[in-house]
Amino acid sequence: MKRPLALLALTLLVATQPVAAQFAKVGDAVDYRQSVFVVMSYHFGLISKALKGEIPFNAQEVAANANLVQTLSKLPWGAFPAGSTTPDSHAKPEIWKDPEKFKNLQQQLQSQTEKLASAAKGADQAAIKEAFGNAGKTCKECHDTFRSKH
Ligand code: ASC
Repeated sequence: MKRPLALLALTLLVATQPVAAQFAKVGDAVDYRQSVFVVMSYHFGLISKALKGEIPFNAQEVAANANLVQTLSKLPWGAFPAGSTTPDSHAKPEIWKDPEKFKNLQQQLQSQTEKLASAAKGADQAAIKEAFGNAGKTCKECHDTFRSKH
C-alpha cells in the first residue's frame, strides 16, 4: 500500500473504532482506561471551574472542553477486558457481573456528554450547568456501583 493510502486506512480505522484497542497485557488496558479518565476528569473539571466562576467563563474554551469530554467518554469502555483488575485498578468485579448495567451507564454518559457539548455551543449558561450536572451524576452513579475507593 502506498503511504498516503495506508495513512488514510489507519485514520479511518482509528476514527471508526476508537474503542477497539487491543492490549497485550491486563496492565496496559488498566493504564489506557485510567489515562482516559484522568484526562476526561481534567477537562470536566475545567468546565466545573468556569461554571463556578473559579476561572473566567470563556465560552469557546468551555465548548472545546465539552467536546473533548464527549470524545473521551467513548474511549474507556473497550479497555475493560473480563476480570481486568490489578492492584492499581479501582474496577469492581460487579462490572463483569452486571455488564448490562455497566453498558447502560456508559451509554448514559455518552448521551449526556453529547448534550453537554451541544449546550456548550450556545450562550445559555443555565443549560450548560444542567447538562453538566446530569453528566456528573452519571459519573457518580457509575463510581458508586462499579468503582472501589481503595
Ligand atoms: C469529576 C470527576 C469525577 C466526577 C464526579 C462527579 O470532575 O473527576 O469523577 O466529576 O466526581 O460526581
